[in-house]
Amino acid sequence: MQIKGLALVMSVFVFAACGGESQPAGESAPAPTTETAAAAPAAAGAAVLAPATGTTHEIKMVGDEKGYRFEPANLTIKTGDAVKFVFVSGGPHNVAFDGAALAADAKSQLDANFGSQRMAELSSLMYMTAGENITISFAKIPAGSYPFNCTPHLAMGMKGVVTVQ
Ligand SMILES: [Cu+2]
Repeated sequence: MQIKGLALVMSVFVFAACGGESQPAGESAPAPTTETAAAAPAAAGAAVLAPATGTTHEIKMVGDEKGYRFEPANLTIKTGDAVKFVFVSGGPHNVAFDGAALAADAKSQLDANFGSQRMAELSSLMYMTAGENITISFAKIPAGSYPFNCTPHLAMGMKGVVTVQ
């Protein structure tokens, strides 16, 4: 009895296994490579630093009894120029551009142009000492308005705009 029962169980198992194997293998999901391939070019924000070819302008980062500010807060330059932000007083200060205000290509190029002093997207290191500075190239940056601020003092109105002509 016991052997018969086991044989029955085994034959059922084998039958089921065979049934499973006989299923067409073509049901495996189509490879999702088309979606992946389509997404890859969109991530092509891999801009590389474009060195400045024109004039280097200077903006001071100041904090004193009159408040926190960039001097000048508004600066008009040409594509290919550079802006040197120099720490004067009242830190810590940094330079952070407003990515929401920028087109994707301008944003990725400007981000790359921060070079080795880039700490986060469109943001510089934090500066604490007089004379510390960052020079940001505006090479390959299209004409437009580029609003920026100092992250620690944004609430206190430390912001400005670079206009590229
Ligand atoms: Cu500041």
